[in-house]
Amino acid sequence: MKPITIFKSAFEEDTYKGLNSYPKYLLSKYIYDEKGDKLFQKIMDMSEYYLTECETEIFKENTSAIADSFNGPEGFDLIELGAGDGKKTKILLRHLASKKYDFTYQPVDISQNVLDELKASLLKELPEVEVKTQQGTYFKTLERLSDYNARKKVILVLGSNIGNLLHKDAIDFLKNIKSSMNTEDMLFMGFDQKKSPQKILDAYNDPAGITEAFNKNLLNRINQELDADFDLDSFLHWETYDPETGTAKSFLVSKIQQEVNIKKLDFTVHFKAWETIHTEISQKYDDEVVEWLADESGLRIEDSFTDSKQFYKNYVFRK
Ligand code: AVI
Repeated sequence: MKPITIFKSAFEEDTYKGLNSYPKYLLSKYIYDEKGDKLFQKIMDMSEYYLTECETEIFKENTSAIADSFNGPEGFDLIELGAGDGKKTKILLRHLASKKYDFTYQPVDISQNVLDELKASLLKELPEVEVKTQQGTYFKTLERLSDYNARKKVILVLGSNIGNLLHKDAIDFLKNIKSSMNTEDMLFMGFDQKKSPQKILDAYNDPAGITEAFNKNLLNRINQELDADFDLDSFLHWETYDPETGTAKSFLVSKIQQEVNIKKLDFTVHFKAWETIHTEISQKYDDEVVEWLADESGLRIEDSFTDSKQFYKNYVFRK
């Protein structure tokens, strides 16, 4: 192992560690640069990626019930972790604004660019909504908000984003959110459900190759930012789903024996033919698992909303 001090960023260090491990891995959070963000937007619009449609249906069919559950005696602050383009949230915002609820919308993101775009689109489409963008990591921002926030907070985490975490990290994530909550606050979170394994595999392996490009953006980023020479065509995008554990896994598989040079790390990576890089998990859930996660993190499930096919569920958690 190289001494830690030589790494100039967490990306450098994590890339080195992951590609120096056996089996090799890379962290999915690094997929999301500007190109990765755009590819993810495209994924969300694909017919195979049923998650978007299901969560949209839940919002459309239950708008009033959801809006009512959000409201507090002095109004509320709607804090969304990882808002993206806010497409689904806008359904709720439109309703909340038309019914004149007393609320602010506070999208949280690490990227000021994402926040600026979202704010500009909201100003155009829903100028009556008071938007306070919060740039920073989720937890620093939640900590900051819980310090001064007097009225009810509703924390939104949509898109089954929690599914990209191993269960133990998901519990830490929930515990962290819980520590920023007061008794009247609530957490509204989406969990993609277990379903036909083929349906899940199709969502993560579209014939147009958008998910493949999204997965390979990890290699693309290493090429661009760390001056490496990954040949993207020599890697295969491969998806697996284990119906017992509910875990979908993405891999990049080297089709040939090859060496890749990462100049900025002064590191040559050797691949045997058919050697794998594990890149992402997308966990699928059922009520028992969500109840277990809630228990482990000291939260309780108060309510839930699902779509007509029961592919997806939004749960309401309280402290
Ligand atoms: C962001 N996250 C919930 C997506 C998912 O479904 O795991 C990322 C994704 N990966 C491949 N397709 C979409």
